Amino acid sequence: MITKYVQRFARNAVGRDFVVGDIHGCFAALEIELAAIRFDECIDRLFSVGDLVDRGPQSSAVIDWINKPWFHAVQGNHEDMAIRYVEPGNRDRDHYMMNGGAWLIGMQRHQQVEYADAMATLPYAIEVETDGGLVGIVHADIHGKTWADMVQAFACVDSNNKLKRVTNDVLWNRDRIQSEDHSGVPDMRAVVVGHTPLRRPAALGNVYHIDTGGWLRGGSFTFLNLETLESTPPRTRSLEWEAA
Ligand SMILES: [Mn+2]
Repeated sequence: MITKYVQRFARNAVGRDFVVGDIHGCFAALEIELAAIRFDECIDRLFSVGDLVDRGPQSSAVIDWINKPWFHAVQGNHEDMAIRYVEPGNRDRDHYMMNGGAWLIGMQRHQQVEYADAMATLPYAIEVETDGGLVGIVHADIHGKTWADMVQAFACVDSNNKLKRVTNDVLWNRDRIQSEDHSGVPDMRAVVVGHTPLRRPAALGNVYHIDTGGWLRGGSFTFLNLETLESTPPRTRSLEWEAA
């Protein structure tokens, strides 16, 4: 069952599909790297593991990017923080400021609402059909043991508390990478995540970690081709942690 929290895309029959790691407001650097892989806006699609905003210089371009017909992102924990910051009665100003939210905090109220509404349209999970099977995209990790568990949990969400229980894993969970768990996700061809900066992309079982901290050094993104599961730059066998 597909809910508004989970969005599915049919196979791209005409061009290539890529997933890019965390962007964090570095859209100008991203554009340069897209040109380097000869990204074709007419036929190719770019998926994103989320964390589009905060820390980098062009966070306010996020609405333009959400509106691009070839760009499809899931929410990351930074989108979630931004949306929560704009909710009435929020007292997390200092917390969001510390996490790079100055660009939004400095805006007028009606603009903040416009940005929060745009980010809230993003799903938490994306499924893409490929010749080799279904590939999933979430920001941090799945919720539960299988992708189907997570989709079912999203389908059963009828309160903010239930949603928070699922999104705590989807947006924040680092257990798999911290424990170097190679067990993978059994009911998917692959799952692609960001959230934890690495020097080089890596795979734990069929879970691909592609946040190579392009935003930390001003532009070195990983693009994972969804059909071949090869990436630019290529992945390494062992985890190389980024000193964030
Ligand atoms: Mn994150």
